Amino acid sequence: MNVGYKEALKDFPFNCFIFSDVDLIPMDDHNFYHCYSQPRHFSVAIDKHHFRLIYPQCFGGVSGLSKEQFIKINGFPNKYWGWGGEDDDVYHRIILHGMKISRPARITGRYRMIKHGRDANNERNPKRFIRLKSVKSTMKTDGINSLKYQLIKKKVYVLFTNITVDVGKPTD
Ligand code: BGN
Repeated sequence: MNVGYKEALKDFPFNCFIFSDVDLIPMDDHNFYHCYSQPRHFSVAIDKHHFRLIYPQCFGGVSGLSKEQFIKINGFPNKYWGWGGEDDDVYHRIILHGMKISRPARITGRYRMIKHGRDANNERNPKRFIRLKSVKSTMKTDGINSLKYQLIKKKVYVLFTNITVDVGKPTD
């Protein structure tokens, strides 16, 4: 997410960023992908979860922040490796900065999830629980201000740009 933000800004001075899991397909085109006065959670009703929000603090799937909101929370954390928790970390960052989550109505925020098994090398991250306990202090130093990566490949297609980067290995 942080790499996407950084790389997009090299191409154009965008002021709104939508972050979408690749397996989520919106079902209703009234679910407008633009930025709101509060950070937006778009994927509120996914077929896999019987078209319900699985928990009130959920911010995963498809989300959107203005550049101002994104900078305020210092972007996404970089210290979550593997599956889970990074979206919950962002939820805490938003709340800790006095903002609220904005959402479409359940009927509009419907999505289909493309069926897939667990991705190789993306096991559940056992450290996610402990990480989530210290967001208040880690969010200041772990985020867009500490992002490090090496650009390997950038291929521009008509509707998207595919970016490959090396993000290194976990240090702690
Ligand atoms: C949650 C995950 C999210 C994920 C949703 C939906 C955690 C942290 C536990 C304290 N959060 O359980 O990352 O987006 O499920 O699959 O695992």
